[in-house]
Amino acid sequence: MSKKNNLKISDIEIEVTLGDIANQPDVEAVVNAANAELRTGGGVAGALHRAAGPELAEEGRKYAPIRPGEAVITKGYNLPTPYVIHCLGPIYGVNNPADKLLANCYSNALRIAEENELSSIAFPAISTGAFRYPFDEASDVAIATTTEICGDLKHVKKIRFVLFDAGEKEFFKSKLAQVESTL
Ligand code: AR6
Repeated sequence: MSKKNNLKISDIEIEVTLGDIANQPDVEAVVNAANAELRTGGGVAGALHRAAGPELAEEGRKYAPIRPGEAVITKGYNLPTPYVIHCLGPIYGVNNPADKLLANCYSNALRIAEENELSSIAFPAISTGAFRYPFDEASDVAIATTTEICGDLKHVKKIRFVLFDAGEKEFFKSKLAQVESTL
């Protein structure tokens, strides 16, 4: 298994870290594993809304509801990150095809980051908590989608995956190392 926490594809750095998505002060956007109404919730959504303050949900109301796979951008308010890109992941076993909808989350978030000329973005493991997507399969989708898009990115230079559990981080790193071995 690779000991590295990062991988470079063209001039884009892909990183894996252990941490809290609400505390990523060195990126321009964090991604929310949102609910359709763009309200606060548990997990990632709870952490981001608590840290951002009520204005995050107020702005979100303008764009809600969103559908599985969709993404919208808001300001970050009291977060240390200027922007939040909210993605609604698929509920595993309910929203199908789950892999396509999950891939759409990553590609739409990166498209929005590009449109807003953002240089860095941090993702949580969308859908792998309350929405019960198996972590193994979800990490394959996350890594395949982002690495495939890298060649099209002009503004985004850093993509970070923020994992909440040390075992999941190691697992994600090993998946990234497999991709590196095919480059
Ligand atoms: N930072 C990074 N990762 C986290 C954090 C955090 N602060 N907290 C949890 N995780 P989830 P979903 C991990 O449930 O599955 C919400 O209530 C967590 O361990 O946040 O897309 C919304 O309101 C898991 O691996 O998102 C929605 O209704 C991953 O982040 C629904 O849950 C995603 O867990 C969305 O469910």
